[in-house]
Amino acid sequence: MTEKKTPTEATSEVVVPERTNSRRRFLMGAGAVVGTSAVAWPMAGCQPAAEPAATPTPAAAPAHKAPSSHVAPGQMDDYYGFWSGGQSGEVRIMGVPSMRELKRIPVFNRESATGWGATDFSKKLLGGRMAGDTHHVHLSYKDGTYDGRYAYVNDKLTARLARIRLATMECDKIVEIPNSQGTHGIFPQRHKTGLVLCNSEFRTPQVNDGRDMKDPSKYAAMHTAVDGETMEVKWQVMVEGNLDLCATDYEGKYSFACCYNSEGGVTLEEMMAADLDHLYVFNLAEIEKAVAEGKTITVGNSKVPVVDARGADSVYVMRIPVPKSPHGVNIDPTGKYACCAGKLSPTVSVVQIDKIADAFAGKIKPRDCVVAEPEVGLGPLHTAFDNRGNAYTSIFIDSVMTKWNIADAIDQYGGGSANPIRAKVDVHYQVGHTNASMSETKEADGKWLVALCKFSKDRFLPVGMLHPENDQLIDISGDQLEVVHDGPTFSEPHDAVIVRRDIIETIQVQDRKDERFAMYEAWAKEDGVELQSTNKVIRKGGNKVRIYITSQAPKFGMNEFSVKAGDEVQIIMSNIDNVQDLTHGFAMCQHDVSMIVNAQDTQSITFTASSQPGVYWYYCNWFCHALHLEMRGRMFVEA
Ligand code: CUK
Ligand code: CUA
Repeated sequence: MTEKKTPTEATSEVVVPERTNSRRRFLMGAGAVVGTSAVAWPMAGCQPAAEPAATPTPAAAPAHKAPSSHVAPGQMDDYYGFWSGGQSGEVRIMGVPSMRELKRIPVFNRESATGWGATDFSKKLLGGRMAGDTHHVHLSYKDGTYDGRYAYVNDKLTARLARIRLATMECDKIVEIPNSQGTHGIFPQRHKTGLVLCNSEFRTPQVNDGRDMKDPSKYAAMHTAVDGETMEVKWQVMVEGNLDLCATDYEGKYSFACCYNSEGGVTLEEMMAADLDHLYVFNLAEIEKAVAEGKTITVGNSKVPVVDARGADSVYVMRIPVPKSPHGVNIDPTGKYACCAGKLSPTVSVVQIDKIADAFAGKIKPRDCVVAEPEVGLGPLHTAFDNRGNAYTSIFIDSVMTKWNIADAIDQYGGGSANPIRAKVDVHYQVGHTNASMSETKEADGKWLVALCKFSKDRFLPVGMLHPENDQLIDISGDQLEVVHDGPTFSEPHDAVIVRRDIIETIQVQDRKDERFAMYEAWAKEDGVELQSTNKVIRKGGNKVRIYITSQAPKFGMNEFSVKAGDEVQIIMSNIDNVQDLTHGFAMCQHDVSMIVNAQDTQSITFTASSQPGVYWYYCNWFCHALHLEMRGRMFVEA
């Protein structure tokens, strides 16, 4: 028998740590450089196995009233949550505040359910790569708020940026970022659907062809601009420091990137050495001017123009010194402040954005743009906002969310007596990202906050060696922070945005406006057929066979067809049902073929027919009808 405590027993043993007192040791004077005393802390946080239940930060007592997040059966949520999917390579859609998972959108991953990674279109986008690591998902903007058209998501693993068309919630574009590894922070411009800025976190030799491998002083990183409409890479800025998280202002003037490795180190110790690193500010107008005037280079095989901004501050880039190995940078909903979380410093550095022009002009020092540096807790990572002038910073090492007031932080920094800290709440445990409802827009509404916790430890039934993570929902509508929901998640959403539901308008049957339809139409034209009415086998010469087939519940348009052993078979299937949610699939036994075809959609998939002659059943693998099981047919593979 294991000696498991009931939740009640666990709660009764709660010893609330004296957080306030322990934090005093790290208090710093305004503008002071943080010492190295905080350095040891994150290491403890990185080794959760070494800190077992001996020092738990247990849950608050369970509330017995219905939580404010309760969404009754049959009721719908007020918000769409777009969660990145981490190592799964996907994007997830959650309902907020219920925290119910509504959909998974495959992006950089192979997914059996939909055939993503196997269909012709997805293979074309993926180019043979079948793994990804999505960290940051952001939506396209107009006039400082979401326009409901696109979501963008990074792939850290292969330095790519993908776009999801929100009408269909499907990925429609993927672009690879040249001269980059570890594409991490991304952020779209907020005044219109303009550029999507992408940071390479890992510095590499430029050109990375075997030269300078052992000389990290020659490594550099890229801040890359992708056109959010065409998804073409427009330009890159080369800088010496690594670039972590990204943000844009509300006016289209600047983009921001945190640099935690100003040392240019390649080992942990080297990267942590300096007490000050940088918040980079990119001057977009000056960069675009340089690109237009051809003051650029190219790097390696890439044709993308590169502005070389390595070294000192220039008209292109300014480096604002901030303590220490900073991580997240977030812009408040008024557009006035950039908040850069210290990670190895217990502070958030607040940059007043309208001072930046003077710093670029040399009238003030870059550091003079910092107007507050409140102490928020050990290991601050990311900051979200409400519509009442408050900020909410996720504190990794302390496992808390800290609510603080921006105006009071500025007052305190200027020598005033205000205490900016408003409230703290324990979260469970080791919170990474946080975000609040509409927080990344000028329409922040201060209702809900999520804390995406990296470890759940004792919060859920154990399920083997890997525990779920824990996405906690916090009610921020009052003065205090109230944790109202635990949401276990599988590997490993990093970030999320919470979007008012009226902004998103999806289609219920395919409108055939996706880019991939041009591909199907071209094939149909070549073969002289109509996609949505043709059931026909067309031999293309050699061993290539194209098969047009329709589906309408509960039947395929073709009951059987014949191919030869080893043929390259392309199935082009059109679902001609015109009914919401009437999805069919096409699955071919023993051939690794499985794909979804939604109402009025067309999809195609190519495979090699077995070398073993015989009967192979194909069937509909998405439930569509009482006779769904009978919706099948035979492929005859002839010798
Ligand atoms: S993150 Cu990607 S490694 Cu804070 Cu957005 Cu953690
Ligand atoms: Cu068609 Cu199931």
